[in-house]
Amino acid sequence: MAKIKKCIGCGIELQNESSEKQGFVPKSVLESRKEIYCQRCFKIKNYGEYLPVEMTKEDYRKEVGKQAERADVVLAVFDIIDFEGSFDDEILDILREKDSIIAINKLDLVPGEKHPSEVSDWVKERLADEGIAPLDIAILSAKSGYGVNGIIRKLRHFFPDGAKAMVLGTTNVGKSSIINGLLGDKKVTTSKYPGTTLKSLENIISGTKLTLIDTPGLIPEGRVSDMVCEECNLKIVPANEISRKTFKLEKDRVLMFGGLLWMKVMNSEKAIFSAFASKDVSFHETNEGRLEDLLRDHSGDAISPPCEKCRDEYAALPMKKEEWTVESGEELVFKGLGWISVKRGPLTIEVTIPEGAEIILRDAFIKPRR
Ligand SMILES: Nc1nc2c(ncn2[C@@H]2O[C@H](COP(=O)(O)OP(=O)(O)OP(=O)(O)O)[C@@H](O)[C@H]2O)c(=O)[nH]1
Ligand SMILES: [Mg+2]
Repeated sequence: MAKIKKCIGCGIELQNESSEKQGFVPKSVLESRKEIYCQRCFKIKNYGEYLPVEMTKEDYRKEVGKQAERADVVLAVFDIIDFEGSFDDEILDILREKDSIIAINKLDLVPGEKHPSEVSDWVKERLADEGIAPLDIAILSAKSGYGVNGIIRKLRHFFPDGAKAMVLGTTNVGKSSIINGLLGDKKVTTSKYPGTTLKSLENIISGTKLTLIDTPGLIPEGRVSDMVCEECNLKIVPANEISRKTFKLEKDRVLMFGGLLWMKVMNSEKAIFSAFASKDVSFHETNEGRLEDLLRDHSGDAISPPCEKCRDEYAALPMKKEEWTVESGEELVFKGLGWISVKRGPLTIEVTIPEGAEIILRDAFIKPRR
């Protein structure tokens, strides 16, 4: 039997039987060419079209587990803007066991001046908290190209005789974009939608003995961005520099991150803090008494995300209330959404958020403006 061909964009096995199923290509293409894109990749690459897939979260996990066994080193990619949202238990487990280089991507989205070495120190400490000691950390932007070649240097330094490097991470952190940067070619399919890469995919960096294995992104627990529709997901995951707004709120005032979560100030001394999220997430200040009316009348338009389409579904999610006290120099992170950074604390708040969403307290990544 002839060897099964794989799509060079997303790794899926190619077939010519059903155009409704993933991996489809016309028979003539399948038989004549060596390097082939499936119909889905063709549409993503040429028309930016989103096409749902049949793969499940578990299929992705299986594929990642298989590749982790073969790889000599893991190139783990994290999104600097949603660092905690890029954490997944399986990824952390793999990193505790295998040699790794950590790539912190999307540096271009960080507001203001932040020196890469500062980011690197902060990441090192956060990973040490998780029991992870990587070989090295690279700070980069696949978008601007900054720091991409540094990864090749690091891989060559630690593996002078060559290596199979598996690129690992949650969906949308930019794994495939980094691979394209390393290959110097836009060969692999990337898109703004999560779940672009379907199976593993190998490429050799020319002029080296380094093989890169692209893998599908894992979907971690607890991200707010996974609880809304596809369009709102795109709004929550920042594509451009994020927005930052500073607040000094009276007791009982409420700050809303769109209609996704809200926090009531509990302390009588006014604390000062900044809120960070994608520019498409609107911040609103209100009174507790007005909150319900606002959500009922404006969620989906003035207060969004969620949008009109997914607001009812979001409103039906079971919610939880959690009280948090955040000291000066600390941040409270809402996984898959954004964070607040306290300049003058302590700030005590009662946060209302879907039960499945995770909240994390950390040392400040971005100190509020003076
Ligand atoms: N601003 C910015 N966007 C980036 C950067 N790297 C990737 N992106 C964008 O992030 C989105 C996801 O990129 P991909 O490379 O497809 O991400 P992936 O990790 O391979 O995603 P999956 O295959 O779905 O797991 C795309 O819209 C990219 O353009 C970066 O450095 N900066
Ligand atoms: Mg990908």
